Amino acid sequence: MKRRNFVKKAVLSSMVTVIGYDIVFGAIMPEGYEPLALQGSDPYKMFKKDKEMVILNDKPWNIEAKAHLLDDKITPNKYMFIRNNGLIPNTINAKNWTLTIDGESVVQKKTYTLAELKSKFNQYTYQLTLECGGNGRSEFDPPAKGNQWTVGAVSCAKWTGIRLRDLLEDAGIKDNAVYIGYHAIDTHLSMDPNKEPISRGAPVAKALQDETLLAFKMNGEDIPLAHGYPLRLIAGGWPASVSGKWINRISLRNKVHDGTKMKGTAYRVPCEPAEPGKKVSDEDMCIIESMPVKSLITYPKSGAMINKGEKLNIRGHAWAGELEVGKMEYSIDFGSTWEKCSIEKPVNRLAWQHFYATIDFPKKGYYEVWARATDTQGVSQPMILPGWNPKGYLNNACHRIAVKII
Ligand SMILES: Nc1nc2c(c(=O)[nH]1)N[C@H]1C(S)=C(S)[C@@H](COP(=O)(O)O)O[C@H]1N2
Ligand SMILES: [Mo]
Repeated sequence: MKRRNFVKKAVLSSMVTVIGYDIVFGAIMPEGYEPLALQGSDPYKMFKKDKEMVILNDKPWNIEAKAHLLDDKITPNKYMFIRNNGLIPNTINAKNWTLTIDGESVVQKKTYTLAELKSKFNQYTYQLTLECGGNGRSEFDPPAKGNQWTVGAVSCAKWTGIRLRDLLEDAGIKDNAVYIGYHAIDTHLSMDPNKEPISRGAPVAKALQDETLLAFKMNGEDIPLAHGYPLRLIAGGWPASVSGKWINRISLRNKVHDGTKMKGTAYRVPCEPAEPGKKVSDEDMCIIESMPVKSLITYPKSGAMINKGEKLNIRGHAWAGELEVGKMEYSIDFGSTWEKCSIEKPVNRLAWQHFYATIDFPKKGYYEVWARATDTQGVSQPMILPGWNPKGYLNNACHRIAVKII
């Protein structure tokens, strides 16, 4: 018979941290055993998500919306996607929470309490678009490994916090600063306390933008636990992996941050178009920065039936990373001809924009409505899948819905 192995000390101690209580007989717990307290209960209740949200993975938790659920101008929590690389911390002591600014390029390493952050610095509120770099991955061919996001890994909530710039300037930024890197308290899937699930960042120029926040509120309330309570970074318009949740340390780096998921194929794409399925050498991979132009029809739901003679009012959102969307169009003939939609200005920089159109269908039958956004530099969404990349990032192909005229 195989000898029964006991759980490793480091793993046990991280389980204790996550559960928040001493595991009394923990030392004799079998290796690989998962205490009930760490197993999920009903995720919809646990995360206060709508029943129509789709669970892609429970370890770690990854949950996405459907297009028609994202109809609100400001995304409420119940329709906001969840993307985790590791385990969500389940005991947070916000009273004792601190944030440390350190790194090679900080003038003076400083640690702040959450209360200090809230009282010492001005607070700002912005609506900011967060889209996972892998949103749309499910369409890639050859298939890309990872969560098979369809269209629902995007949100635009209202975030309140302090400017990262104000904080970095308070600690002092040396001239040689290049990048910031975040560190958070979530647990690596292996439970190894020495491993971080993710530790990404952004060039200093992005960190210093007005809209780059260290946020403590989402839609006017404490940030829900799954979305980064009590403190998260928000860098709108960039892959949402830059927006670290549960942040307790930000390092000012004198080089490109080299934390977990900054290298290899993680959040990097071939700098030049690559042949599908072909291996791209490391030096030919570039870190994803601003997200590409994209849009989503949020009304009606795909499959809508309309009576002949009735007009259909469609609506949705469009966004373009660091840029604005300048033009929005729709097609009902598979992209042969395009008609203009009206499009609103964003409420603030890096917030998605709303579009509308009224469509008159010529006769009974099956149609598809395709939507296409063009950014202010004249770059449009592709009608079919854009450039292949190993991890299936940046799919900004036109969104489409089916409509039947009866
Ligand atoms: N600490 C931490 N921050 C994180 C992640 C994570 O796993 N751990 N995932 C990142 C990724 S890949 C995305 S897409 C966004 C998702 O944010 P949300 O779950 O609030 O929608 O959080 C980012 N921040
Ligand atoms: Mo992501």
